[in-house]
Amino acid sequence: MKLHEAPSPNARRVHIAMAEKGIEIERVPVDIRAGENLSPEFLAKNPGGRVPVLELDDGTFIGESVSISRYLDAITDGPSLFGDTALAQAQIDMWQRRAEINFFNEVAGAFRNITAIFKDRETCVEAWGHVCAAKASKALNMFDDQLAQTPYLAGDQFSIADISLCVAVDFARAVKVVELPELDNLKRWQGELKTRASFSAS
Ligand SMILES: N[C@@H](CCC(=O)N[C@@H](CS)C(=O)NCC(=O)O)C(=O)O
Repeated sequence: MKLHEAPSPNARRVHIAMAEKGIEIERVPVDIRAGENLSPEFLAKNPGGRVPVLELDDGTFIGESVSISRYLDAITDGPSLFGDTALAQAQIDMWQRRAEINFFNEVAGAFRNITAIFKDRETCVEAWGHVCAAKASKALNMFDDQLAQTPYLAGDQFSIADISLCVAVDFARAVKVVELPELDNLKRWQGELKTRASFSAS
């Protein structure tokens, strides 16, 4: 297998999933700043034009960091990042989607629109970036409320939902486009996640 990737929060989600599952995969750098991900060669691998993309040995390509993580989880032993029972799977999926829709995507919208990093390929509206930033900031309260009741986002089990939210919070902190309120339960949870070896994976 090969992982086509660029240094980015979505690649980091896959790196953490790989470390959790004890997998190493050959990495192929894609220069997204130069628009290599928009070339016909790359679009043949992922018509969505984004990284990361997992290439299987038979030439199959899997895009979307959560789909890649799901595949890697399914082909390896050990505790699942996606849940073992029907209930756990539904709850993990629910919180994973909330983490992605309500926070990760809003942080990305804020970053892309405020910094105009990809203005060579998309229309950037700074005011919209600030709307995204405010929505991301507000959404953290929902996660903090949940983490007041459960050790991990989707309950007792560490999961892909934790990976998505924590990676997005770290990214938001690094790029400084979203105000991150001090929330006690989120702080407790992040402190615990940071003790996992996988969170230092790169
Ligand atoms: N939902 C996708 C998002 C992928 C994504 O947005 N990747 C960014 C890097 S974090 C990218 O390829 N950006 C290049 C571009 O927008 O042209 C996933 O989870 O993999």
